[in-house]
Amino acid sequence: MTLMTISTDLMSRAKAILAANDRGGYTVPTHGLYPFQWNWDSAFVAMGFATYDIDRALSELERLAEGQWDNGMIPHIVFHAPADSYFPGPEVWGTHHRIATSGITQPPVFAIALKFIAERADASFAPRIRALFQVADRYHRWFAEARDPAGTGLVSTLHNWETGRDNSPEWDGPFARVPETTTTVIRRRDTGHVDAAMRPTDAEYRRYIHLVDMYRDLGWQPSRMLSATPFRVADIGTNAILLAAENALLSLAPAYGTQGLEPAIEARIGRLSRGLAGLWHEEKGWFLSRDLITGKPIPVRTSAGLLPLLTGIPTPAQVRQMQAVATAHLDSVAFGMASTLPTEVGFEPRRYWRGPVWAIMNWMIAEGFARHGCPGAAERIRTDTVASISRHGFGEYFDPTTGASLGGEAFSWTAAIYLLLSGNDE
Ligand code: 9WN
Repeated sequence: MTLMTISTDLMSRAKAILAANDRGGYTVPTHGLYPFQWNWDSAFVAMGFATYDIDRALSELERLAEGQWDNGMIPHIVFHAPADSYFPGPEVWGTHHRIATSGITQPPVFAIALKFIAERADASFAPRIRALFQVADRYHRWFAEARDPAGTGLVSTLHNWETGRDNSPEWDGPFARVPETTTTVIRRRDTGHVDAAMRPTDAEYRRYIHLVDMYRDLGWQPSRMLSATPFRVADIGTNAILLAAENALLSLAPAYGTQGLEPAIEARIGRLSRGLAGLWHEEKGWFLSRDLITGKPIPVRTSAGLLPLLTGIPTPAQVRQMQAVATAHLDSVAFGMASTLPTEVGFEPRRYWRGPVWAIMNWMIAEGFARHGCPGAAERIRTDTVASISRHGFGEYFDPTTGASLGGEAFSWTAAIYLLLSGNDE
């Protein structure tokens, strides 16, 4: 037994949240605030379902794949059914897929989820897993071709929403180059659901929408977007998750791939591995995102800087440094891991990605520490996550100074992570 106290009541509550947020084979992140299907949310939700319902887990990914563009991109939002409780809706994105979608992506957890499901599925599910393998392969090829056409080993992220960590202080510097002017009229809906003090500011939203206006006017063409944008970063989270996802894809290839795909996947893995290793910053003792317009590291330590632990890239010395900082951090707050370390400029404990703890990040970081032979750090992070949820509920994110639940309530990915952590209670 671990120190975690998983409760069967809370497991039932987590399953009830996923059922309540089900809109017909796919899940909304939460009722009201986010009424559509989100890319990386669904990957975590699929893993949560896989702990008790493989069929439903696969349908989560299949419904997401309905949004995949012909060029391979899986958008960050699929607008399956109309809803007016979210801005920006389909009319702002102005994309041209057969289902309305946004025009940007999110961290590609998809293949990681597919592997998780495949490891628990019986042979009757193999045809569906094979089809989803192809979806993931096309998605990863899109990252390589559209976001790293020069083969540098780092994929570019062109919008903060693509990182999934929308208002992280990492993006303050790059956003200083983005004008606040928009051609779209901004009608924020989020602050009608959640206290504005827990969300990005209006000035930030104007910049977010400036980029959407610009890309829409460029017809969502990757090469035009890459050369015109004032916001181009190598996000540490996206690059680490993509490499982990490529590794997952490679391990699925013998059973579920078509013949001859492995060399291409291995070549992408080789490039991404070199790129990711280069994001280590020796003085900071942390993996950092990079501003690809200035070419400089972004000197903010975030919990995403621990995501390379999902891969074989960190050296033992780097793992030791990260573990030491992570442990000191866990000693200094009520609940870790804060999304931005409290010692960093820009830390705000209640404002979204500037400080709060997110269950999905904690789950990935704990998996990473466990993989690198640090079971103690993994255990502490899992215990904190379970404790926050047990005491404060299935919120969107949590205040590291108190553990209080913030943002949206009855949140799908928090429920999914609780179910995943219940599998670690041995
Ligand atoms: C924009 C759905 C999404 C998450 C992101 C989180 C938040 C959206 C928003 O909600 O972003 O994509 O409008 O704030 O930052 O990680 O996928 O839960």
